[in-house]
Amino acid sequence: MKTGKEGLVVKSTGSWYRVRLDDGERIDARVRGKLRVQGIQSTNPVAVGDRVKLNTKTEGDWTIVEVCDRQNYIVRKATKLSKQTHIIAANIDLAIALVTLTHPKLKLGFLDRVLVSTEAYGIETIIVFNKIDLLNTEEKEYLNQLCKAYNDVGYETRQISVQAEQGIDQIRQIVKNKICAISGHSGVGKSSLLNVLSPEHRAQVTDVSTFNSKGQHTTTFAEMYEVDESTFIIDTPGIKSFGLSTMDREELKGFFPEMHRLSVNCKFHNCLHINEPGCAVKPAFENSQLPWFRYENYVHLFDELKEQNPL
Ligand SMILES: Nc1nc2c(ncn2[C@@H]2O[C@H](COP(=O)(O)OP(=O)(O)OP(=O)(O)O)[C@@H](O)[C@H]2O)c(=O)[nH]1
Ligand SMILES: [Mg+2]
Ligand SMILES: [Zn+2]
Repeated sequence: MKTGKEGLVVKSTGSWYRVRLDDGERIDARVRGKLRVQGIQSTNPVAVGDRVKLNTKTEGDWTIVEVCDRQNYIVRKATKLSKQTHIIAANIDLAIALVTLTHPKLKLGFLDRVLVSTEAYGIETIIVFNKIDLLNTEEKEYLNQLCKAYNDVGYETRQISVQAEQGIDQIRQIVKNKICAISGHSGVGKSSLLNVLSPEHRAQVTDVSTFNSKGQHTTTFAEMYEVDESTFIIDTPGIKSFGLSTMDREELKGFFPEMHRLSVNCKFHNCLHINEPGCAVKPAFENSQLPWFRYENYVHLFDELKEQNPL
């Protein structure tokens, strides 16, 4: 007897997958034989965030038989030199770039790198500044200016403190009914934020540490935590390195939304906004209509890609 069901992959170990069925039940499943997946070369056929179809022949023994088409997915290279990719997560509705002005000190180059990556994947992104309880008046003023700069570019920003429980309800509203991915440097408060948002994360903290001591818990697989039955947050290890490795430098400008908007006025349609005559983008930064640091980060990434992928 065969029973077919559908669900959401909430955990992946590489050999088995935990799936949340649409009725809320959680089951463990494997992949056997041929699996129908949209054509991409990856080392793992299934990732958290995937919607899958399952069958069971014997009671409790579930097999994933199909991965539904992905709305988007984030990948990293399987190894440094390999062409094969590893899918970290799929079907992300919103990325949260979690950063701090201090402790650890903000690196705008890193933030812009994350934003370029999520743009490249077509994932809407919000910038959340945590630990505002640590800021003095001057730093608060600077942060307001920075938020304004990113708003002008086209990103929503929020200022929160997990510790002082400031702005958390806003975040709850923003993530509601979505699959979200959270990314940020070590120490910015990802785990702390997950803890206040997700009862499941709170419950699993001890689990994870026992896993760690046995050396079985691997950070290469993203973990998805339930906030409520229609809201999930994915902790994405290694998000800092993805995306840019396979990008052509000519594409980069398209992932700076403010450049993309103004580029229709450039003399040449393929203008890279570096030194071309009749460029409408570079002057907007030079005239301070747009934040200069964004342009600097563009040029920096452009040069990096030039070295990586020479024409
Ligand atoms: N002052 C202050 N400290 C915070 C806040 N949020 C988190 N912290 C502290 O910052 C430290 C790091 O927080 P974590 O949640 O572990 O950071 P993380 O991003 O998960 O770090 P990794 O797991 O290493 O990537 C902890 O000591 C937290 O208690 C905040 O809003 N204000
Ligand atoms: Mg953490
Ligand atoms: Zn231009």
